[in-house]
Amino acid sequence: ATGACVSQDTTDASSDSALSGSGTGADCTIDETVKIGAVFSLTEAAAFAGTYQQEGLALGFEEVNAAGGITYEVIQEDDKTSVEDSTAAFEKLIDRDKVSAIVGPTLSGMAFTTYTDAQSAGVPALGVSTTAEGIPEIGDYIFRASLPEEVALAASIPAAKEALGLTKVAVLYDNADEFTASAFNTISDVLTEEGIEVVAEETFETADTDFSAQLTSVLEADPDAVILSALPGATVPLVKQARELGIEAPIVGGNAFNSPVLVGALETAAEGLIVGGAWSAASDTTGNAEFIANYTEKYGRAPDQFAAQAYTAAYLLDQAVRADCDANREAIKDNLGQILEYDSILGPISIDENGEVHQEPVVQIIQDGAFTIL
Ligand code: 1QQ
Repeated sequence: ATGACVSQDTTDASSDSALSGSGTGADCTIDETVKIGAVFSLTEAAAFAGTYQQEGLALGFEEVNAAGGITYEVIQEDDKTSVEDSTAAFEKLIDRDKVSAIVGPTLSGMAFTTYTDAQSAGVPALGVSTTAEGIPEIGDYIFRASLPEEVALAASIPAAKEALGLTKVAVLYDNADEFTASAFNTISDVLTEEGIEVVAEETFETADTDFSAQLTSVLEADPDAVILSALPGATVPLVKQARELGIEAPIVGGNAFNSPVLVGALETAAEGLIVGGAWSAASDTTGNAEFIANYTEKYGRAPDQFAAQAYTAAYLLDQAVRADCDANREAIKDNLGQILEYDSILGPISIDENGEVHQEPVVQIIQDGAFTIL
């Protein structure tokens, strides 16, 4: 099924015998190159994460290829932080490139559309930064190796409460983005559980640049901390304006804050930021120090959480392929949902049959411009 025939839809990876190899595990050999699609936001607003994801995934597959037996080719697409481009990229990878699986996209706001398409086409998709509620529930071909924001916030808010003695907070959130709006639901639940009072609640939209009205209300409410659910584009001006206005309360956020790009852009305003996320450079997890060294040497910059999650995805997909030595879509789908306690740079990680990831969150605070475990 691998000839020059392109007019008939018979070469997709759901039933290509050339993608079934011999042996299993480390002995698995597949003759045909296994094509993996990757859709990340390499440009525009979410490029702060997407460029790291591209690098992390490439490094992961480079290492996996070096192990031998299977050769993976990553076909990388840029969704330009747009739902239309993300959808077009998924379509290209599914119909034209006939990939075995897709990693990405970067934002949950894109995944709700693209994963619906992947699900109907029967193509396994593995999210590495899609953290909103409801992502794995899109279908049985949809997985994530991306700590849910619910888990990140359920760790960062109690840790901040304990470290800072919070009793009353302000909540600020972007109600136009699916990820940040979803995180707001979690924030409300966690605050109720923790018995923390909400003295101000304000919304804004992804592309807003002036937050003076919302921040004036926050200043008047005099909270012990500000819980912020925003993408970096809004976070940078918002946090800077908060500090300029005289809001000194610590700011607590989720996994979007676990980014050196954000911290760099905030400069001194980043001090004291509390961040829940999936990975820390300071974690003593298996292979982490080696990953950081190899990545830094290859790309000339240190990795971040988004790079670490994408890197891990290469190993998870390889395990799913090697389980039955089969890189067809159906086999990858069946085996991704059975990853048990893989000891990754993110710590012990597993993916359940519903496609949801299980791993420990890490809470960090930014001190002297660096991430430190809280
Ligand atoms: C999501 C996210 C973003 C912060 C990833 C960059 O977690 O959209 O789900």
